[in-house]
Amino acid sequence: MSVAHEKRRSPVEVFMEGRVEALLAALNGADEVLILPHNDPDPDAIASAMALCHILTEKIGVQGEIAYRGIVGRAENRALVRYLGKPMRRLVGSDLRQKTPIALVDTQPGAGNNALPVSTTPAIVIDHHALRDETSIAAFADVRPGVGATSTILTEYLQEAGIEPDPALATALFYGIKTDTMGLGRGATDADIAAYFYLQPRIDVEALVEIERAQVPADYFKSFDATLQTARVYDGAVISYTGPMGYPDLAAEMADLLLRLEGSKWVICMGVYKDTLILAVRTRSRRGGAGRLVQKIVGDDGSAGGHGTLAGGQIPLRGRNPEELAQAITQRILEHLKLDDDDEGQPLV
Ligand SMILES: [Mn+2]
Repeated sequence: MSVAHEKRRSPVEVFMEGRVEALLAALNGADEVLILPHNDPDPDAIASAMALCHILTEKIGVQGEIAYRGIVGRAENRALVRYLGKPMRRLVGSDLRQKTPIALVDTQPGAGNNALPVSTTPAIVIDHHALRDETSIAAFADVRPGVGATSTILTEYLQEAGIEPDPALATALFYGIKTDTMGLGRGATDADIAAYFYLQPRIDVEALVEIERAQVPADYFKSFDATLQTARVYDGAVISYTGPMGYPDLAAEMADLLLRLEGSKWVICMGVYKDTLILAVRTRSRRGGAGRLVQKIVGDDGSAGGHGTLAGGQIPLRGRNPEELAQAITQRILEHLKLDDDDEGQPLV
């Protein structure tokens, strides 16, 4: 009867105790669930949706359907979706009129980047962005703002549920953690590191290499050129306007590239996708503040969100000239960063 014979439980197991049961109970006996990742889903959102769907099916036989709004644009993300073989479909209007319970992953009610109607109470919310008040209405919520990826949280649920992910799911979750934390280099916690190395021996290495080397359409280089031509360098900040973009994630891709510029502490890239000005903000500042910056400059004109070092926002054009709007936003950025707003900056190239 000695406790020494009892298997020592890890901190994760202690923390996760009872959570799988609570998650399953949130569906209240329903046999279907609609899983919504955030709009224009990225690898973390896609992988998390798949993992949640798998857990619900395996544990209680629930039929899960993953539906998304927006587009999967980035070449790597398109390659991931191809590899996973139709893991999700486009959301249609009637989806949200059904009585089917809804789960949100990698986003929360009222975040402005998902299709959940304001009047609908989600059954499940699992996310790693800042906790929102609206999330308290969910039957089950697990929001951990400190964690680097929602895929990390879902990996813990798989482990706690005793479900071994197959290579496709492991690859998706691994890639979700890798991209959201820039290979564990940005905002990764012990939980992310543990999940990453739990998944690593289970992934399809060849598939991941192909996904990461995905080829891009010619338009990518046109946008790249426009970004470089318009980029202006201020004291520690780089601001560019890409113009019309083939997909909304492109602003973020361009911002990641410009952040490589020596001396750049802040990068803000703007571009237009379907009557909306998309903003991507990146910072090298250790104190972060990317989310605060984008919220400040977008204000009530649109929606914004993000983490310490990367954030994004969108502003509906409502008939305004996108270039003029980008100009006005540039002024706001310079003010917020306490840079000289008469400074026109230096052209990058
Ligand atoms: Mn995420």
